[in-house]
Amino acid sequence: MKKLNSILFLTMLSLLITACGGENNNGTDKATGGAMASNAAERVYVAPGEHDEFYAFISGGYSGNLTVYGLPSGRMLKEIPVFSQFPTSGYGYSEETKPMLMTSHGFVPWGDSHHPDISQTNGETDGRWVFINENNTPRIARISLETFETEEIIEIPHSAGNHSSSFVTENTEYVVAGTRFSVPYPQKDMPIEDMKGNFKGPLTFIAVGDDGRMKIDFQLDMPGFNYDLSHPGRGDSHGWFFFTTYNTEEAHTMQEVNASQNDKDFIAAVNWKKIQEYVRNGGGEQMDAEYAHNVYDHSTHTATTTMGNKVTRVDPRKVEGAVFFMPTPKSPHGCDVDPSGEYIVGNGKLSTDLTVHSFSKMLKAIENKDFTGEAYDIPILNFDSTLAGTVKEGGLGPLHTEFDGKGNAYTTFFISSEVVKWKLGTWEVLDRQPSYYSVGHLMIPGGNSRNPEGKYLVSMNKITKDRYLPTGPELEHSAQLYDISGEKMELLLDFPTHGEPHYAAGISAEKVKANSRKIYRLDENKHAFAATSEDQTKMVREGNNVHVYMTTVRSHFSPDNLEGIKVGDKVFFHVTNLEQDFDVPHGFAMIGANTSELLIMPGQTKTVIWEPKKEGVWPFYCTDFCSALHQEMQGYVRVSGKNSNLPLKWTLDGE
Ligand code: K7E
Ligand code: CUA
Repeated sequence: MKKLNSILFLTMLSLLITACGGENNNGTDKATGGAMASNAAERVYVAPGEHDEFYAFISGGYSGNLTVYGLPSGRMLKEIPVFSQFPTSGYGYSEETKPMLMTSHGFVPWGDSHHPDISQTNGETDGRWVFINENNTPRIARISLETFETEEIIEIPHSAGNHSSSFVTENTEYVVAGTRFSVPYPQKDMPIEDMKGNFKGPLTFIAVGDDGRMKIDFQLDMPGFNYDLSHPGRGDSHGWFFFTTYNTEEAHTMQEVNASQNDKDFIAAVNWKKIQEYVRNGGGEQMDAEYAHNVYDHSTHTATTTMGNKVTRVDPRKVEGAVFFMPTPKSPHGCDVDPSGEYIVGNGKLSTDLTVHSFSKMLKAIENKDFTGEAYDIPILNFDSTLAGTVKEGGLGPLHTEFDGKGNAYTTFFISSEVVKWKLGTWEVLDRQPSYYSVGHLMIPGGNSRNPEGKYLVSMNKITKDRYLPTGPELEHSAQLYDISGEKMELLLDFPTHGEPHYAAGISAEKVKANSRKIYRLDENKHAFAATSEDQTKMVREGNNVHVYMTTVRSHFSPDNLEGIKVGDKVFFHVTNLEQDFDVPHGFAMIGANTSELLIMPGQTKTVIWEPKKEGVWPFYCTDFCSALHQEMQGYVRVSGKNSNLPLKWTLDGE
């Protein structure tokens, strides 16, 4: 058996190599020879000054951030810093935003972001927030779609590899975080080889308030499998959450072989409503935890970190009817629920077939106690009893599925490098289109909701190779836009993406753009070190700390001549941008600063610390070309010796 699996794996690997290699040589031919719709250019063309029809929020993978694209043009509109420091704006460098990156491991300036998901009301995307998970140091972030800024990051304690995340339920009651790596729960020093039966797989449910605030509600103490992906139920299955598992073998080494032994792993079906009720009635136990909760305040432009120290742990076996396992073939990756909530698709990545479970059949099987065994006392449902159907020979290496709201599903096949359209209910394959190359996730706007907007499909491809002008060994990943409004998918556009997009979330622009903030009022600036007019500017010495209250407006800083600073001082530049209209930021860069520049948004105050090491007269300047006299937007700081008695002095035009 072990040998057979290795052979299967090697065959797939060689197929992958042939697929990529083969198409690389003639990919261009293929793309122009038929796959490309004849008037594709027209259909993705957004005339100068016109807006796109959809926003696409594409995960930045190991960039740690989230990029915003317009569809159908494929134009990148913005990179939103989330889990990584971002010198472009000073995020994670300025004193105000550093707390956003605090964790129980200290300051972590990088993250690996995977799955964005848009908040929902009644099962439809509502354009309030985007959530995104961080895989490496488990966290979930919430980004406002009013300001397109990261407002909140919560760390997930006891989790490791926060991958089956950050999907939301249909009224944004919860956003979930399932551990990918099973770990000791709580963490402790123990031999790795004793993993089996001793590690756990905590699944965390984070409640989302009306204002968006996240709060860890409970954590399920699940068996030590790997929880890969998840999706919420909707419609009749609202109240349930589904998680794919792999490594149900609980292998601790050489997992590429040892975690592929079982013919079937599981989809865990979790009735979160039952557990919520149990917890509300005092169920579960308080467990020690250590996690950072970082919140950004829009009136002070400042983030604060609060450390949490308790979490409610629930043993799901103590809640009658709360958790079941549905056997699903071959190390399933994607776990997708169709718009009606009836079908749960498990994509066994070592299989050619897709397994579709039926929610109503699942309920029946539970009622009839139609079990074939137990895993750590959790009932395993009879495979044949929950099976709705199988999509046969879809391709090789299925990963993820999305839906168009018209009864069709679309699945990506990594190894055979294609997107395959099939019909829900009859399970027949309707169409297939090659992807260039090796597609991972795909996205249809509203695809994780009751009401997908099935006009376009974006495939996110892992290998770029010959699609663009060569740029050395490191290539950006590549996305492809298909028109799916007709019977056959039509490839319209290639566009490069940043980092490694895993999932993406899309929404029609109409739902978002009207709420986008345009005015940032100075009188709402509650920053402790703000100077909201030029006559409030000053310098204050507290021992070796010098606080500079500075303003910036087109086209000067106030003050622009600063004296009395000494080697060994720690200078805090608190810079307030007096502009109030959006899209008029000013920058602030100081020679020798060890962090980054600041890009100060209208109405805001931002702080950077500078520790001068050398005597002299040192310049600073605005980094953003803000006006015709931007180049004149500069000033000087005089730095004197350690023992100088020069008093602080700040002037603008001699005053
Ligand atoms: Cu890349 Cu969703 Cu993290 Cu599949 S995962 S591809
Ligand atoms: Cu302000 Cu350039």
